[in-house]
Amino acid sequence: MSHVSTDGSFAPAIVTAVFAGIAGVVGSYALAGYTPSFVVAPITAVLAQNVPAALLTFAKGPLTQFGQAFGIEHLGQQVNLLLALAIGTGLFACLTLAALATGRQFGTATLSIGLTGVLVSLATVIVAGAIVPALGAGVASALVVAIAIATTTGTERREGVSTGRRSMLGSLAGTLGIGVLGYTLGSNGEAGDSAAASAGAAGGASAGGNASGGANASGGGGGGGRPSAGQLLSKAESASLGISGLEGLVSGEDFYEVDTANVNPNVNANDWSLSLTGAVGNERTVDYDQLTSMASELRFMTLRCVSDPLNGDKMDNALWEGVPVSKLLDTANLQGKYVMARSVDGYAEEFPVEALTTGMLAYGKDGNPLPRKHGHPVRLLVPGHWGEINVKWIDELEILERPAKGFWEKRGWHGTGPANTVAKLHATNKGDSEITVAGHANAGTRGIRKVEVSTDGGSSWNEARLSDVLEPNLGGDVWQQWAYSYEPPGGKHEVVVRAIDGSGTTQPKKNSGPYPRGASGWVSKTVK
Ligand SMILES: Nc1nc2c(c(=O)[nH]1)N[C@H]1C(S)=C(S)[C@@H](COP(=O)(O)O)O[C@H]1N2
Ligand SMILES: [Mo]
Repeated sequence: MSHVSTDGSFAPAIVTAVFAGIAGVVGSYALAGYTPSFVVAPITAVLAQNVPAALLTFAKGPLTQFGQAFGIEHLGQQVNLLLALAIGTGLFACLTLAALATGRQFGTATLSIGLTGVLVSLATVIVAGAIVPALGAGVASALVVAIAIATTTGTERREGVSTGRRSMLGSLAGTLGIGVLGYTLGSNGEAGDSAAASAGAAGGASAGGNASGGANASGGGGGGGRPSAGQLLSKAESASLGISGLEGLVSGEDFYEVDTANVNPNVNANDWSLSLTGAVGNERTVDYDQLTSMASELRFMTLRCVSDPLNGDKMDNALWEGVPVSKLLDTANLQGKYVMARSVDGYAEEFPVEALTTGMLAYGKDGNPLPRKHGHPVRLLVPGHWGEINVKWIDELEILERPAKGFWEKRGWHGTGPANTVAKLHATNKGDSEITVAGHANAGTRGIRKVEVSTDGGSSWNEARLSDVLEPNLGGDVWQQWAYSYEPPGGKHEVVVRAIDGSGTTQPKKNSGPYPRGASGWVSKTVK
């Protein structure tokens, strides 16, 4: 009798354990927020690296495409997160069950409560490596066990176990309470966190003495020299064709985001450094102060994900501030032709080291410190190439003698090379007498020579007007807006758009989806 609950089933203990598990996860969230010390974060990272590509290729895989068909942006990532939450809860629940069983063995409830707290805390420290959120997890789980026991009838309590039906209600109420409190705490804490991170970056940047242009978007020219970020951003604003319903030339807050990990790294600028390793004569490491005190550059650069559908939204532009990578490589005595760029989140991409000649280590975006979601404090930017090699939260450049495969290439993608030419059609504005169609075009470092529009399904072509080139320098990679106005032929007609790159090559007509080499083809739209 003493090893089985009074109503003859073990179920209530399991229910209590599951509730304690949920509470533990929430308790960890309460004190960690959505950061890597949240117990679930390392689990999502392990899943992202190990779950078979066919099942979950998070940002770009079939599951995500399936989700997008139903308007869910990141289904792959959401499934990953749910799985990780379930694993975290399951882990805590098992530990709680063990604690309950031990308490029962010795006939003392206090032991169950204490042991739950200790086991859950310990497990969290081991998984997530941070002590305070681990204590939060332990206390929350132990609290649920305590409530379950307190709400049990006297006889049951004497047996040192949480067994009755009332205890289930008790632990449910406790978990709900902890849930609401923990979620609120965790969400607020996170906001505080990223504010602190940005403040740290801003401090670091000004300490560098050279980055003031980036940190001060509103500032004027500051007398002579190069234009400030603020001046460049207003130049971009006036260069925009100003078509209603069409994104401007700088994406700002709307800049797309693609991550393999569910929880973005939260790297403090003061703790950041980048190491140059592998096949080099001189290995070296730079920290944030050293990087930001080098002469910096302000450059517009467009990024596009290889997973971007032909007329999709994963192509955006920003004004970046940073240091040319060549400053680091010039004195390194490179002895290999390839490079593996690695990030603190375990993400790594390999490509020919030559691509770094025009690359940049960026720590500013649109006149502000680089936001956490875009790689704070420092990311790599490689003009002309697909987005995936623009490694965020970068911490190592390893020079290789032989080619190797990066994260996405191990999963079948070919996304390290030059990006495809594309002309998107994102606005169709019907006026009184004419229709204006417009969009953005990009051809990487090849540049756009012209964009052509057909309003008769491709039989005849007309040249669209283009916005001014924002980055005329050699190796510039910045999109342009195109627009074309015409008198509607009356009735339904097919608008087709195609771009011709700087070398005179028209983008291929043949339509293909993003996997594995990026979408290609001419965008077309039926207009009534
Ligand atoms: N560390 C890290 N860097 C990364 C990624 C990532 O998941 N982790 N995603 C890459 C991909 S696939 C793209 S398209 C770009 C997107 O950059 P953004 O999120 O700043 O738009 O970042 C690249 N850099
Ligand atoms: Mo990407």
